[in-house]
Amino acid sequence: MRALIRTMLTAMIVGVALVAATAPARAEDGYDLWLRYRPLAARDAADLARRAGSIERRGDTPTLRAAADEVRRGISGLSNRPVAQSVQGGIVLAPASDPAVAALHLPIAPLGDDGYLVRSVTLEGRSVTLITGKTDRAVLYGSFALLRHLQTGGSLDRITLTSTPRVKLRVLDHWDNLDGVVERGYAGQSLWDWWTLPDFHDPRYTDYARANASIGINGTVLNNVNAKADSLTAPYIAKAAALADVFRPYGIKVYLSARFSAPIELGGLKTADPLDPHVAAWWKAKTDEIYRAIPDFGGFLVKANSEGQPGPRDYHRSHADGANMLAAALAPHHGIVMWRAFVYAETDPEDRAKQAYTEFKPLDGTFASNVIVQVKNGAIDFQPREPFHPLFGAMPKTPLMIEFQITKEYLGFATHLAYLGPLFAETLASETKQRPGETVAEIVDGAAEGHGLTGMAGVANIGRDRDWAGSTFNQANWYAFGRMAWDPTLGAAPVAREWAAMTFAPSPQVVDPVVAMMMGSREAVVDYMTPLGLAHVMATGHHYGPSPWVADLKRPEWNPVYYHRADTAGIGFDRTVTGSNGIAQYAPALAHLLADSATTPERALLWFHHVPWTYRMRSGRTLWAEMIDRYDAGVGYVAGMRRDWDTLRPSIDAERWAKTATFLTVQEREARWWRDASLAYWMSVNGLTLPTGTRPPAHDLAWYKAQRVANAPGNPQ
Ligand code: GCV
Repeated sequence: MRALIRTMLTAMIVGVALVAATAPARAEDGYDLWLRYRPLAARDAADLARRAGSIERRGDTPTLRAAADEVRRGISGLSNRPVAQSVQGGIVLAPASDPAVAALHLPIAPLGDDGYLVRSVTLEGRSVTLITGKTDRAVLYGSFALLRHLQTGGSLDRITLTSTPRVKLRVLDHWDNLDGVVERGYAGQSLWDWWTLPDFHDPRYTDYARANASIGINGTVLNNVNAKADSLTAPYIAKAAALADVFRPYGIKVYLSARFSAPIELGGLKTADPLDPHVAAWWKAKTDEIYRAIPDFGGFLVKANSEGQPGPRDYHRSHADGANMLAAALAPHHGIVMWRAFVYAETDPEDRAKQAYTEFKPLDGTFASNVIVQVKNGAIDFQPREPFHPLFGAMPKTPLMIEFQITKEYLGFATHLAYLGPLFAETLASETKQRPGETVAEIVDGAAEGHGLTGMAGVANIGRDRDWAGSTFNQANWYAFGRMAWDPTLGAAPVAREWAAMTFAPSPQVVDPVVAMMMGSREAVVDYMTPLGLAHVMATGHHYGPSPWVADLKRPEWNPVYYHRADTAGIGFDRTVTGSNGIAQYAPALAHLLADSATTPERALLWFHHVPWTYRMRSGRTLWAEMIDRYDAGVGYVAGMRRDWDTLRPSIDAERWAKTATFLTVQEREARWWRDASLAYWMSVNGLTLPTGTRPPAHDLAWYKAQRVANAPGNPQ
């Protein structure tokens, strides 16, 4: 009997242990992002507790305190035990100027200001894990690097972690309006509660700063580039200053988008002409006022003479005249101007993809030294795929920063799963062919042209949604942007692995399938929305869903038909010498390849060439058959992600699993919508039929044309 009871008890204990081992983690809502610090497996947790029983901070600055607090929070969570601060810690946070650290003669100098070193050392006779660097900020970055290491399966045993950022300005651009609406935002209202600022400091502001510091972001532009002058008034400067106070310990500077006509709107001047001394004086006084409130203010971001925004061209002055005038006001404070090159005009019949280059290339070398020109990754507008912008490599005397869109304006908003790491990596790895082997990354990090002022900007996808970004997988895009801004050569897959391990669990059973889903997800969106180099075929205004048929908008380049140029003979935008000759804006060696459809990468075929529907692809299929194949591949990939996610259900906490599962169902339905609507339209143009066995569109073209998406988020009214 006793033996039976013992056997039953053993079975129960084993059963409980098995359930515990396989049961999903406790409910989570995504708020903690990748900084979850959930307990490691028991043995690892015990090992961590033994090696990192207490934390020692040498120095008492806000940044060191923030770093030590984070390490304590992280180690307590991971080791599942409280961790104290003590005078003799197993983990020591100390800048390299600390005498005991200096005595170790560690290789700190090559790390620069922000680079960190985390290393097992003997410090004053004790074996410790030292987190150090030249500045407190470097110690903060090292602290997050250590926590990342531990969250992704690393231990403290003989540890050496070191890294230096390759890019100086690692900035989020918030397209947040002062009324709380986020332009192209799909994660709720703006995080900034302008109404309760400057008094109330929502704890989320601190968590926002922690998250950004953890991935190396060191700047935030608080307001939309479609700027209101109000953001430069005294009350809003005070609000921005309150945010700057919260962000400062985390090494994050605040920037503002400046409305170029503010001297008229706020200053009562008759002009905003950048060469008018009264205008320059107004900006100087305004800039001085900002610096009195925010001594480490980063500077201005400016969208000028673009989509209705005012700018120097209104006064027949150049973009350099405008930028340099602001730069002069900022220079005494060491502030900078990020001047956007996203310009195109409805009055200009030139190919839209050529206009920014035409405008900016002649200005190379004329910008002040504290101006950096901000160039979108592609020449149109954050499409699911664009070839790299021809300005990269074409303005060697001017620092250029790259602008990516993290928010998914053109990639299915918050609901579609599209990991953007491959998009960032693909652009950064593109060879400009201006100089042998030169990549866009080397322009961005300054290696190619020797600029000290370097930068990468990402249009934020953050809002007041509980999970910050509208979905768990959108958090990966914020994460990837920061990590790749720190080091553009990191690669999309390693970054996805880090993120998946930290966001879900560090086991290969979770990380492998999650990363596999992520890595093909952006290509899938390209396939079901804009295969083979198509672009800008989305619906008007809100940009959600397919509308390749739209031809009646006021500005020619707002119409999808302008971009795809489909007719009975073929499809695609001819940017060769027989068309707009946009290819001539690239280096001759690249232009030479792009001149011929046979040597153009097929993924960009219809971006550069107008080809017959019967054009023979490398697969041997006709273009038409290949397009159908791509659309089907895109839809199929989403169906596959949905199935893969189903199998992950036992390993993922219920709330985050269910939201993603629902979104994948939405995505699969909408991928079909994109495919079917596009095919229905192309068939109406080319008169072709579908190959045998191809699934016909679910509805006729009239049905797709009649679909309306009401009240889509993020759309400026
Ligand atoms: C902030 C696209 C978007 C606009 C955005 C603009 C820009 O046109 O649709 O919402 O405006 O890009 O980057 O300035």
